[in-house]
Amino acid sequence: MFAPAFDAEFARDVRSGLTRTQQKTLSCRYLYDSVGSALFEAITCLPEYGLTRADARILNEHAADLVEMLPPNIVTVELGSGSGAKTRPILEQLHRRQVVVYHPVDLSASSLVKCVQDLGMLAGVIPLEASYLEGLRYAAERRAPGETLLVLFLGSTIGNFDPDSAIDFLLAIRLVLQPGDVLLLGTDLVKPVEQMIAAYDDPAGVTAAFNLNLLARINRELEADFNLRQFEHVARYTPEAQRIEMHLRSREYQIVSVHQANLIVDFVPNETICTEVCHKFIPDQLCTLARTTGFRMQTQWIDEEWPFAESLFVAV
Ligand code: AVI
Repeated sequence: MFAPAFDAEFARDVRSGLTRTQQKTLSCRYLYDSVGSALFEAITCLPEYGLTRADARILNEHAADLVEMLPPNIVTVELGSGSGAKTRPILEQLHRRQVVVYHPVDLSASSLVKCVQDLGMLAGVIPLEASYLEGLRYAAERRAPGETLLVLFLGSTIGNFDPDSAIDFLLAIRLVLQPGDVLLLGTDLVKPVEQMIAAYDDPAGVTAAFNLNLLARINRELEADFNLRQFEHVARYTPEAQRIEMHLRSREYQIVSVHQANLIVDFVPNETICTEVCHKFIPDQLCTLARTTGFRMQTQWIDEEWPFAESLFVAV
């Protein structure tokens, strides 16, 4: 049988997350193996999960306004581009006025191939299979004099960082940029609690499958024996932190072994593993975030159907 290559970093992270004395955790970056990525695609189509459609709607409706605000000679860098589908309207508007250079940065080689296929007619697509900051640095080092970087960080991925890491990440982006470079940041906004819960605990169980797949992945890749039927998906909203938390709750007392992580771990009934945090913002907080990280807020577009903001930050 095909067994994926053993990943020592994954094993280390699983071990440290599951041996914590307080809340057990697993990093949300491990939700996205090929099964998890396919399930996430399905989540974006769910009627209860309006986030991705709101993001795309704003870009479709306001790409022309956005491009009009930008200086000439833009080079676009998209962090976590996937196939770049949402970015097409921006590239189309840029194409009307300049030769377009687009660096999609993603860890998924197959998404980057699709990106080149789909957008290659519109732009010189230079795919970068790299982490966000590595990709950004690569693109920044190759910019010609007079070019301005437009960095896209869409889809509210910043919401999956804890607040201090979000600030550190934006500061790290700012360090790579020059004054006048711009960052378009997509963020999901606070909305009624029932609406937020439904988005992360849909009745069809797609998000539950996405969450449980993390245990299935650990079984597949690290020779573990999680019994998926003994865990259930939980989504809860913590108002003080303005965030949805996704957890996997143990239905009973159980002992699990993760061979490749050299780990035997037990779970008491109702104990949870926190697998993801999804912060929700209010528009003013984004102005503060811009100021704290070396940018100023130039404009903000908010979707009327599903509260979601696209904020244009300019490096100062
Ligand atoms: C990728 N990220 C912005 C999604 C979110 O909404 O925080 C991940 C997700 N998790 C469950 N559903 C969607």
